[in-house]
Amino acid sequence: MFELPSLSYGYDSLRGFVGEELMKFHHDKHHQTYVDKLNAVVDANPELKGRLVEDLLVNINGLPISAQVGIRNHGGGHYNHSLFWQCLSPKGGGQPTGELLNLITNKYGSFQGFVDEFTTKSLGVFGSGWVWLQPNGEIITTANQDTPIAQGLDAPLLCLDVWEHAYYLDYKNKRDDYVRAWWSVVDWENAAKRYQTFLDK
Ligand code: MN3
Repeated sequence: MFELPSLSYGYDSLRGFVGEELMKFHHDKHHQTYVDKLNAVVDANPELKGRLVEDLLVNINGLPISAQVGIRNHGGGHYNHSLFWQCLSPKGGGQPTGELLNLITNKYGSFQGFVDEFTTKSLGVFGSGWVWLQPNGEIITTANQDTPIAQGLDAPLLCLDVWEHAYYLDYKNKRDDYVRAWWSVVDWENAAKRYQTFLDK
């Protein structure tokens, strides 16, 4: 059975970004619901038992038709949020270094150029969705709980949740303030590890 991953930091430790109540709702309620519904899909399709969520998403077109929408929405919700928590850290912020900084500056001219482009894409998502930094340096967006790996793309380095449930409690309709605050908690060390995994494969 899939389980809600615990956070490596406190609910109240990202206050420059979002407060304790929002973090608790987002992790304990929203993410838990994706886990519960994902488990219900697997219960109804026992041949899927024991497979990793990444494996289910990468091979989604080969799954039973009856499972595909549930895996896309709830498997995606579980995968996306699991990665999102790892993109945040109370010690985050600043800039990446090394190969990851090179990737970004080669593509966007400067770190600030990247921030500006990522922010523009975040504000451009209509309705609910996600923004991603891919290992080729591209910034892409997905709708709902769609995820790059289910679209045949590489595993992302970084993601930002731009569903209203991710910010409404603290920011109301001001997605731009939420995105601006996010940069102060981005865990670049974890993103660099994911980039190294990509370069090593
Ligand atoms: Mn969310």
